[in-house]
Amino acid sequence: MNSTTNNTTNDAASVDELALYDRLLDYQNVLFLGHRNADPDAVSSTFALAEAFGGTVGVVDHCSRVAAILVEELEIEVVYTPDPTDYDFTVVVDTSTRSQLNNISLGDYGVIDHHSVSQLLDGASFYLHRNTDSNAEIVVDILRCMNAPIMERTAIALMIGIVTDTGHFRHASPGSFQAIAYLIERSGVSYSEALDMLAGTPQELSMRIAILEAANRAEIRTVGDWVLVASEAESFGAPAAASLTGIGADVSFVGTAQDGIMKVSGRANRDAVRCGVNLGMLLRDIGIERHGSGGGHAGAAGMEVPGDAETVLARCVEESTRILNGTSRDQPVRDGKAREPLS
Ligand SMILES: [Mn+2]
Repeated sequence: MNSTTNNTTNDAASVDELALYDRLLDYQNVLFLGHRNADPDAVSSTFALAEAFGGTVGVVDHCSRVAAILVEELEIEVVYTPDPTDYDFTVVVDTSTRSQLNNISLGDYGVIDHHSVSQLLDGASFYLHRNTDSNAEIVVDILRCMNAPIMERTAIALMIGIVTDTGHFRHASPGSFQAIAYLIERSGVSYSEALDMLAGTPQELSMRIAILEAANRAEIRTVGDWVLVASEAESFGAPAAASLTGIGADVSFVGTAQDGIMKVSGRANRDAVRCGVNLGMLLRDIGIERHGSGGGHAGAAGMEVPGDAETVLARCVEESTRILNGTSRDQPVRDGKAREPLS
């Protein structure tokens, strides 16, 4: 709970769980807003906050496949692409860049976020920022501070948020397990109920095809014993990049062209992150350099810039090569070196 890492100069706006609770009581009609293509972490966080404080769950554009199942099964009321001016105050949740909100105008806003690089903190009236593995964990801490009762639907939603954002606990820290334990204790819901809901989410055919095509088109480069992969996909760039890392890439980038904008999803495994790759920073910097925006976590990040796939992806690979050059996957883990959350 003390691991706040501020990455902006807006430190005065940083609040803890209790101060956030106090500040939110000042407003009547609050919009809790999740990012475009909202994932279960964003949907569960906004839902739990709206239940606890009163307010509206909003999502820019639409929900991801798994989040849509959550919304349907748990009968969560969601306002799609809401207008923040219809509300007294907006709390942006699980979102690190304005482009993830389609650059909508926010008015006065607060932020609750867990991304290591979060561009929205600067400009926020107040924010609660922690480097946790999932945003849902921060929300659990808020509920815990409020001593709020936790309803069945809220518990299942937050558990699914944590499970999916940690890659089924592959990248989980003790805090993720503690949050799950607290949810089970406090709500009486069993963990298997959350798992059952996740198990009922088969991957769409179009996603599997997009991922297989990205693998088929992949450009592979080795740097020492590192494998760097770049590819393109018509859609599903993020799961494609995750799959490329899953089948052997240490670092992968998948570009998706959309209306003259190149969207790049990057993934890096733990070894690459340990040896200095921080994709959140890397894609933020290339984003700025190429007049777009980027950000995210050390091991999972995204960027949107103008340009063609070949040039943009080459730049990403070049920068990763520069970082990994001279290092080795087998390099021993140095004691005391904190790892960034991976998703
Ligand atoms: Mn998240």
